[in-house]
Amino acid sequence: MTSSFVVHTIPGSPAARAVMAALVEKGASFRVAALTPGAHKVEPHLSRHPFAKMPVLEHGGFSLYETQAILRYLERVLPAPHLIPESPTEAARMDQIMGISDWYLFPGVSGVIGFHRIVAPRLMGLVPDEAAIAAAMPRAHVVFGELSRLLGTKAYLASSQLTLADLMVAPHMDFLAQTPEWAELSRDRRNLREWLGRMNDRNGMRATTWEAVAQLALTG
Ligand SMILES: N[C@@H](CCC(=O)N[C@@H](CS)C(=O)NCC(=O)O)C(=O)O
Repeated sequence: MTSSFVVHTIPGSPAARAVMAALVEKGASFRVAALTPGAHKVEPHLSRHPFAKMPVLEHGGFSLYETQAILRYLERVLPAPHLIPESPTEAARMDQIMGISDWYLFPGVSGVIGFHRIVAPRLMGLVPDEAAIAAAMPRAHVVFGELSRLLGTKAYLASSQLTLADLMVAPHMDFLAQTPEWAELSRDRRNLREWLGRMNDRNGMRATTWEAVAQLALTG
């Protein structure tokens, strides 16, 4: 059962990394079905994901896309360790932060700065669009400010324990930490820097770096 998880992705996708990190944290094995750049926009991937995105999870005969839905599905089929807090307020914070990730961190910040600094040069041979990066910085400060405020002095974003929110946000932050913009964005947000350090020390993140996933893709 646990070895029947398949993640369809181009290695490097932060959304797919969240899913794979959750699988690792839950002690489940999985296979990476690697897509080449562009293959997500044509068949057979369009039949898996009509919006031409990644990741897609397959489990048995069940196919699912949308990272939040996949993470919550994994919590149901692999309940241990729990990655959704029991406490209603902590669970609500987790939901809120997953929403921040989907609506503000990914589309306006990581999808711009991480894309232009890392993905576009590495996968497409493009030069970073400096104007787009500069335009994303005000929004990035708001997102970083909010994540820092919500984290406060806790070990993890929504709780003292790891939750799905940490797994969703960390791959984007790890991307951003590799950009020159990170210094400005994290300078006055020591708690966020320390949280990312804690996340990057966990098995979930260690096992799912771009290089590790590319290797998994090769070995199947
Ligand atoms: N709402 C989707 C977003 C997925 C998404 O945008 N994934 C990115 C990679 S992290 C992607 O597929 N990018 C390819 C493209 O937009 O062409 C989810 O949460 O799964």
